[in-house]
Amino acid sequence: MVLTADGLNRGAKEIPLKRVVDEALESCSSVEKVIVYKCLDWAPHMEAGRDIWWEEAIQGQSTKCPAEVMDSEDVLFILYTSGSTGKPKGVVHTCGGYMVYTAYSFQNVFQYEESDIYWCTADIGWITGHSYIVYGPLLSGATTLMFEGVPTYPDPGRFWQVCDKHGVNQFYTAPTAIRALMAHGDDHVLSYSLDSIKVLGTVGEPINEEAWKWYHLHVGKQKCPIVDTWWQTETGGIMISGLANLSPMNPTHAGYPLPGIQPVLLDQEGKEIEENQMEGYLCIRFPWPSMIRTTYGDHERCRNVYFSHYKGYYFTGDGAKRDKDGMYRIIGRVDDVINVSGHRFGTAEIEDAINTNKMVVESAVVGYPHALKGQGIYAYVICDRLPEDEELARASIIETVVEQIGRIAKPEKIQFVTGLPKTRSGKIMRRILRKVAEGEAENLGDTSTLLDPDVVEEIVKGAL
Ligand code: 7RM
Repeated sequence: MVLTADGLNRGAKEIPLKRVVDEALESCSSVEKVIVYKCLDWAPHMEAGRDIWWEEAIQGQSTKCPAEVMDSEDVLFILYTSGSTGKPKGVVHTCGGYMVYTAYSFQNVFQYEESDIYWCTADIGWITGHSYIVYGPLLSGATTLMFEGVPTYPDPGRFWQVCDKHGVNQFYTAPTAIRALMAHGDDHVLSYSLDSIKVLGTVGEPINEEAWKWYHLHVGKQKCPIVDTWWQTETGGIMISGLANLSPMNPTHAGYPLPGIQPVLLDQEGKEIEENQMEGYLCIRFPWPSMIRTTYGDHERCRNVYFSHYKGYYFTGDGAKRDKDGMYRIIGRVDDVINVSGHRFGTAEIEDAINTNKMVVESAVVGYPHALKGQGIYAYVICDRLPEDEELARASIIETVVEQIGRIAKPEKIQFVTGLPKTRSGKIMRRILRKVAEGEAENLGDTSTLLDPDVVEEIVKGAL
């Protein structure tokens, strides 16, 4: 059975959801019934005998629904997520552990207090929406705000207008949204009071220092803690993060593990790195309640991807570093590390530097094979407008990187673009950018999870 709607609004656009479902069902004969909730004002195709309107389906039904007793290890949901290879995997979470851990982490990280209004801007279809719009807050009896829309519609003040309108106390969003709003200037945020906000959160990717500071100053008015929450679809809940008002903060550092979580950094040989200020592969030493149970239909794949790199550890795929106080900084996926003449750079590190250049709105960096250096740095850069003199703009960006990191981190190639290939949750699909940089644009693989496939065409055309 599919539960869906006839359509939905996304900014100024109307998305005909039912049409998408119909298309999917052409190749999915096991679905017997489709229940359609009416949101928009149009008449979608309704397949006789299969499709039924929600309003009709609920006629004469009881309003009581006694809870079903489940086994703690019964499947709760399957959520698909992409890894570095192959088709997306179905991550399986189960009832008991997942619910215990999302409630526990929600209450402690955000320090939710009774009658607070909490808002997470994520998509419900992303793990962040599952864990921290639905399960964690509702299991805690919290008031959780749900928002259908985009941050820039009707204008880039939308988030802040909603915060003021509903008196939001905890606000949780992604760095990509913060950077996008930052690019529209400060006026939009400055015209709202944001008095009610007590706690800010970020999730999904490393937050660069500039975005962190803007968030802290203009949204948090320098009085709200920011919790930089590191976790994954596979971990089910937040693993490394500050606890609001209780933990020290250090911009760009997620902080300390939640009580009960035991992260370690491993070296190439799989040995635990004891000292601080060293980079390593982020692994988890001990199971936790909401950990992935299997990858749907292929348990061996789960074993291989997460538990075979290092025996006895869960491997996250991320690289991380502890600062002198033991706070964790997530560097990024280990497959995003670029090695230039023996020097290792995190893509985020170079992007951070590029982003400090005044014309730059956002950037993405990948490595590509370089005859002399092993790998060269290829940067895709979005400026506030396409530069008139590209050579001049390139020189300015290179100067910024040289200033911030050093000559060795200087991007070999800089391509100006108007957008980056992103998934719906705002993650840059570096796999695609890497292929283009390697000159292998004809073999881009699966691009079905992209938000806007058109940008790929532009990027391929302008490849250097
Ligand atoms: C919640 C979510 C997981 C990957 C993860 C990291 C990156 C997530 C942070 C982060 C730096 C953070 N699930 N990531 N949070 N990197 N700081 N606070 O994003 O399965 O979609 O992605 O996202 O690389 O492995 S996810």
